[in-house]
Amino acid sequence: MIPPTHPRYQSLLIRERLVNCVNRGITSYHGLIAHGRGEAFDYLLGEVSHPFALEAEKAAVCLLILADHPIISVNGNCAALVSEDIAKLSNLLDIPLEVNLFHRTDARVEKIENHLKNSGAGRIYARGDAILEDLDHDRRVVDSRGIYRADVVFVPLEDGDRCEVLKIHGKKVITVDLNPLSRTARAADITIVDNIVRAIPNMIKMVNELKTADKSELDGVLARYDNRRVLSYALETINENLNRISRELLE
Ligand code: PTJ
Repeated sequence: MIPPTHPRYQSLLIRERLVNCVNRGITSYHGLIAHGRGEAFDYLLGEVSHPFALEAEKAAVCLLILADHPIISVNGNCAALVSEDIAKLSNLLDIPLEVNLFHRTDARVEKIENHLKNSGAGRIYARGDAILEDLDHDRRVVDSRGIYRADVVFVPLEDGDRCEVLKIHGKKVITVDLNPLSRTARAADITIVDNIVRAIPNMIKMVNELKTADKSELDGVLARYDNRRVLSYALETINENLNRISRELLE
């Protein structure tokens, strides 16, 4: 049992959730390694949602509301960390979820689908009846009703080459990635540099504020959005944090 008095209590609870989902066959072992990388960047960022993250989250919500055929892609880490919130976001925006995995097995797809259903998700696509050309790994197996035909794809915790291929196929890509240096972060149209456990609840609040907004207001948010500036702020924030801590050591 993790004592609530432990200084890293929240972080340890999240790790526990992931380990539990690995044991249930939802998350891959590789997902634990990916989480460790994310955690390290979150540590450097101070484990808060910075203004540049909130700006990207707002732009993401606007793009999802304006899209014709949006889809939310779910992998094993996303299912472990935010199944209820991602189900809520999907239901609120009326956007289906698609189970799309890097380490794909039919058994894992089914387990994630059931986990999402039990978490309250309405529409889940997991047919895997279409192929995204130009990709060599399992993420190429997609659903003809979802990623295959989508104009906007929300893919939290993505791997770089698929993001680039989605762009080649003319899709707009939104991602959540704590690593502002990753290929995904650089290739996406909107990169939310925030922990997914904070990003999705933030977006749910924003949907409630933005879903009645005029189209011109949503367009305006997107016109002002600049992903390179957001990534640059994220890197500057890491730099400033490191410089401050280093100065404090010498005081
Ligand atoms: O379930 P599968 O088989 O589809 O596999 C999922 C993983 C995540 C294992 C797979 O997509 C993968 O290997 O991803 P990468 O290439 O390691 O990229 C994951 C990115 O997510 C990394 O840049 C991490 O920094 C970032 N990340 C990890 N945990 C979080 C995160 N970003 C936001 N919130 C997190 N909690």
